Amino acid sequence: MRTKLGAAVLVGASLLLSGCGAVVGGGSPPISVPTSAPQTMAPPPIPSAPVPTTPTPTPEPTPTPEPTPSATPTATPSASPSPTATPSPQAAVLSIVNDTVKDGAYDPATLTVAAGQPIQVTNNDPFLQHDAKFRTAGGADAGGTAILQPGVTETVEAPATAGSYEVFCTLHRRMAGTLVVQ
Ligand SMILES: [Cu+2]
Repeated sequence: MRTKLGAAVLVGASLLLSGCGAVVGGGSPPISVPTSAPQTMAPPPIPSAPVPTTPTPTPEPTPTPEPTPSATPTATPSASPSPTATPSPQAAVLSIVNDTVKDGAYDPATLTVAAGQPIQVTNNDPFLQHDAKFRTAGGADAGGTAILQPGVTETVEAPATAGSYEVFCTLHRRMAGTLVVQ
């Protein structure tokens, strides 16, 4: 009995030792080095091209037009009144016309004027020369024109004394007219 027991111990001990040895001597399992997972490198974000912003031109403020100063109206120089000739009394008009019967005639046959008024006598007879003389009813000379060629005008003054005067031509006795001075 004693032998079997001893053998059993030895076996047991060897087993124990071998077990220990197995435990000690056993290599550690290979450590799997985790390969780094291939990181999918996201491409660097392409910077989006800056959208060219069309610069909206800021509208220039419309300059407020300066109020045009109303032109000061230059005083129009009042036209200096042209010196009017000293107003002379309106001249009366006596025309001498051709007359086949009396050689000539005064038109108008009776002319009424103011005392001293100018009388514009024109010989409108294209053929003959005439004059226009004034005389009183008594035959006194009261003025008149010189002998006028056809187309000639002479201005004389009426007698200063009111009354009725005879108008006659020194060249043609049948020419007769009347001048009334008022
Ligand atoms: Cu005459």
